[in-house]
Amino acid sequence: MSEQTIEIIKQIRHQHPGNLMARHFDEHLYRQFDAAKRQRFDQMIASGIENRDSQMGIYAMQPGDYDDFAEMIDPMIRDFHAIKGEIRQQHDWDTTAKICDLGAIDPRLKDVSMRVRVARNVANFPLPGAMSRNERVEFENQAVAAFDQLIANPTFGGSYLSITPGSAHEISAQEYERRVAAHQMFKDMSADKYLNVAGISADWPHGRGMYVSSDQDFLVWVGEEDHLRIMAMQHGGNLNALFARLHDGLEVLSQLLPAFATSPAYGNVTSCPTNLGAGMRASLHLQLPKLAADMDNLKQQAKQLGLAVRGAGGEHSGAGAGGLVDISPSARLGVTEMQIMQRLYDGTAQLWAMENR
Ligand code: DAR
Repeated sequence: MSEQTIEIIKQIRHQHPGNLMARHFDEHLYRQFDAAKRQRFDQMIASGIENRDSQMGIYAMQPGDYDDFAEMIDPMIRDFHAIKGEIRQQHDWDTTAKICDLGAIDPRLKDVSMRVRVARNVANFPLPGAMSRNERVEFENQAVAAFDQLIANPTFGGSYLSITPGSAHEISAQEYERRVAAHQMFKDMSADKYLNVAGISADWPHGRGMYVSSDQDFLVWVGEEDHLRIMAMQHGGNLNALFARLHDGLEVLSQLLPAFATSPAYGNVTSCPTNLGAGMRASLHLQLPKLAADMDNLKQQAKQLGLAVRGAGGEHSGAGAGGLVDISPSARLGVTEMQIMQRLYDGTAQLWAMENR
């Protein structure tokens, strides 16, 4: 990185205070890096420099990046996740301890669209931002070998749909579009300027695909922002059953794949620091026509409740018809899976009460 780039980061710090990479970039620490470490770090923050409006502005490129650059990255992670004390990610999947039935909040909430996903990266490949096309396809092939065994499982049997040109599992462009419209398959990542500069969307669509169970409620994205996005999607109100479905599938799949990348402090290693820890995003779609009439105000109010709000069309989308919005707990690091489930339940109850006041 040139002296000019260091000056640019200082400019970003003043012009875009929300860019946490720029806010916490420590040039004295950076100057202590050797050439190889500087090259690694330059790659990690390229998106945050190019995209000055970034929220985080940094992506991990190797499984060990968070531990290797902890001194520089820790303040950025603490700032985003609002953590002051020791960071020691814990895990709790005991879905029987506390019943979270949305229908108990209001009978009108007994049939909503619910989704919970975890991000995972395997330790024996670079993360998506630093993969070559061959590595993307090789990883996909390793994932397919695991799916071939999952297909035989009576509760998770299904099929793998690849968008890699020439793959034995390649689907048509029409089928891909149908799956995207059904909110199952991820969109063309090359439309995301942050992922483009970070290299995470490179070689699209090579090495990308999706496993979907026969009952369509257990899905695995291959080659999106992380190596794997493992998710359960259900219509209903029983959060316990949704989380149990995900956990059971994650347990089966983790026996079939190479070891996942983890950090002693930060838990599951993810491309973006916003997903560290549980690596979990739990969300549901709510019709909030009154509150969603002013999305900025709704986002502010939800933030007070520890919730993030976005349109039902995904990150960067607006409210849908009838004020349909996607709500999810913001915290992912330093909270367990069951705490996230509880926060989703409690946050839904609070927003629903505000909507129906
Ligand atoms: N746009 C990037 C990432 C923000 C969080 N969203 C993710 N990881 N999909 C930024 O640094 O602003």
